[in-house]
Amino acid sequence: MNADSHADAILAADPARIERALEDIARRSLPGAGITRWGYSQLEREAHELFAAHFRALGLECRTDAAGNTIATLPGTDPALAHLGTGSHLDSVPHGGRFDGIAGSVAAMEVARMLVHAGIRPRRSIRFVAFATEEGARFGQACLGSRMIAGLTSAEDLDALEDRDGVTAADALRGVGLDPACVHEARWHPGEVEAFIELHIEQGGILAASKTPIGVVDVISGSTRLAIDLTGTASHTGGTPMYQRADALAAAAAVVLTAERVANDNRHRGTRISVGKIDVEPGSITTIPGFCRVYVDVRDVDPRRQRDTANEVISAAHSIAQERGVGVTAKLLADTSPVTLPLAVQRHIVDAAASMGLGYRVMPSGASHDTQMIDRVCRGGMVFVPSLNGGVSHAPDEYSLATDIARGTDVLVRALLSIDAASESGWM
Ligand code: HGY
Ligand code: MN
Ligand code: MN
Repeated sequence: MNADSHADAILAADPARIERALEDIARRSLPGAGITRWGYSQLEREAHELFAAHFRALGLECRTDAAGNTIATLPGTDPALAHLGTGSHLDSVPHGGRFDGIAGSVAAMEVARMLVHAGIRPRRSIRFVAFATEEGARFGQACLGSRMIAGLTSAEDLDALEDRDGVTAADALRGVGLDPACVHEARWHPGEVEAFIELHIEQGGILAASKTPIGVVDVISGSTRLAIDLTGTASHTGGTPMYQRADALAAAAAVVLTAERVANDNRHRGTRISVGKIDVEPGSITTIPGFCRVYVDVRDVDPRRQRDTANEVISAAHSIAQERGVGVTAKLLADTSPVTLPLAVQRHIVDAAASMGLGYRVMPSGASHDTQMIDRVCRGGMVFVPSLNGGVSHAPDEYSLATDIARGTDVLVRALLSIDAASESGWM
């Protein structure tokens, strides 16, 4: 067996092991359809503990930083060199899937196992990371753990973020034994990590439909999230004639449909606008709603179009409110720019896929990711693996094959090792 085929033989991720790890983590969920593992919850910490135990069993040092990110390290032979990294997240949206974030975290676990069992010591240390609270579902702002690594979210910001029960992100950290006042200690400083590659399910149907096993992400969509408050007059549904109403929910419905029309306008090729949640008060079948909060999510790969579209939705909401005699205010909940991932990292992923004779497709990501946030402090890359069931995600039917995740993991480990082997100046 020559060296390459020897490397191929030992650098082969094990689908059965991946499947078991996915199942282990999936058991950490609230009851109900799909997976519910809120960020900064005990269940998320349990999943991080499973992640950490894997690396400790391999003899690697593993710690949890001040922001709740869990980081294991395989020491390199040259401690002077900046590190490499891989990983993803372990929290979920409510009633989400078993693979979003988990696939990349399990891939990181498998990369560490392969390297340790093969006795491969890279020059650069490799960090294996489970980021905390990547989903924006709880607090509106996504990627809190990785944002604190990048210095994009501070302790003050955590006081201003609240979940549906009025719990602030700061209190949620305290609830799992973290101290929000120390989150600045989680920062990675530019130059500390050379490159980070995240494996993730595509969360769309392109790879499966085109029978392409590997996606190489070039641009990660940005997101602008708004809370549009509409204030009408709560009143009796029987006693109040139609012409005397200021119905906040009817106004909200007009905002939702207008937002959808804006996104479908062909001037917005590529913008996606969604309203996944509306708070309605008082929420009684016999009272005309007096208040609605409409949560708007605007996504795009073009930063200017993303913000222009969000502003267009806000001005449409003002016009609707005026026509309907209701009050309106709009608040920015979160705003993240699209990120173009460096070609150098893409190239190593492409070369790794090609070296294995695997088909690949360079493509944008409609979803946001931790790699987008840490782009500020290190070069990032993403390996996509196919999402089946039409690409559904953030829902119980989210599904990817362990064999596809294993194949993506084989590409991941080869891309990391090829960056490691490149000369300090030559790899960019
Ligand atoms: O919402 C997203 O794009 C990601 O799943 N956090
Ligand atoms: Mn994700
Ligand atoms: Mn997600």
